Amino acid sequence: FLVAVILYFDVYAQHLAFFSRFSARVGRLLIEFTSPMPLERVQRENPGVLLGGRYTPPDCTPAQTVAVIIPFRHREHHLRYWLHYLHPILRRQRLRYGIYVINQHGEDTFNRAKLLNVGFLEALKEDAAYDCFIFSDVDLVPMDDRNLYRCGDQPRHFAIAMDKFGFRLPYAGYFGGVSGLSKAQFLRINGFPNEYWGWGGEDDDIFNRLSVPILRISLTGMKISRPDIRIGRYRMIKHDRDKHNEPNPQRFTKIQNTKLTMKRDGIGSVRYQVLEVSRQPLFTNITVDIGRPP
Ligand code: UD2
Ligand code: MN
Repeated sequence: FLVAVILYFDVYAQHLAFFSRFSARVGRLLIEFTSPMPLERVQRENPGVLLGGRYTPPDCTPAQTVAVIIPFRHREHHLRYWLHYLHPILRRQRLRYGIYVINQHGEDTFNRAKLLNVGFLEALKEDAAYDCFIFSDVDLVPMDDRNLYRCGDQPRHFAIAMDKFGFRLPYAGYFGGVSGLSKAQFLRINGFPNEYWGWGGEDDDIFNRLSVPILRISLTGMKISRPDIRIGRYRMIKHDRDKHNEPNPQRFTKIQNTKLTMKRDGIGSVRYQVLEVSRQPLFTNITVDIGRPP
């Protein structure tokens, strides 16, 4: 009988090891954006994802709860690929997470950073347990699942080697694409700017917020952390510049003044109106009126 019990557990252990192989991280991934990607398929492939795009790993207790925030308008086609690739990656990374698509209502000028501020506040309203915020463009997919979507003791920049920039950082102070801040880090810089309407500059303003001293006695502020250049690789879905997101001509002067503006312009001063919260099978859609440039 004892032999039978031991044998049983041995077979059981092998069984577990065998199945856990399917959900282990795999490293470099093949990413392409040519095959059609209906949402029903993505849903079928991700049965463990709960309404609103929430997921909790069944086999461990993660230390963090991660809200992924996506600034959005008229990019349904990109969102389908994003969900198709990211849900399995985030599951393999054993994250407890939720996906929040922050959809700008109307056709006024787009404002990426303000949408990200809204995402921070609205995700916390959905679940006060969120303590890590990953801000991601809808068209960026990591090529390596060892690029862990979680927060650390310093702000994190994930998208450091994009195909469109020849898999290199375009400049040392680049902070665009995908970034991650803990709740405390985000609040320490008063969140993101609300006053960048149109394309460009907002990511540099965020970089400046993180880099300037916060207290008069602090000399360095925070230091941005990045993955290994071989791991932080991304593909961006090719696209033209959207309508109503023209390059912002004020961006060059604005980023010179972050140190002066960041105290009054940020998460503490963001004004908006939520029009709809809709829990879809693979994400939570929050449609919001964020106003228009003055
Ligand atoms: C770069 C940065 C991006 C941001 C932007 C300047 C990369 C890969 N990313 O993106 O982080 O700093 O420059 O603002 O370098 N979006 C919509 N609908 C719109 C317009 C924008 O959903 O009509 C969202 C969407 O998530 C998109 C993101 O905003 O991915 C950034 O806009 P983009 O993709 O047009 O700009 P891009 O690729 O130059
Ligand atoms: Mn893009």
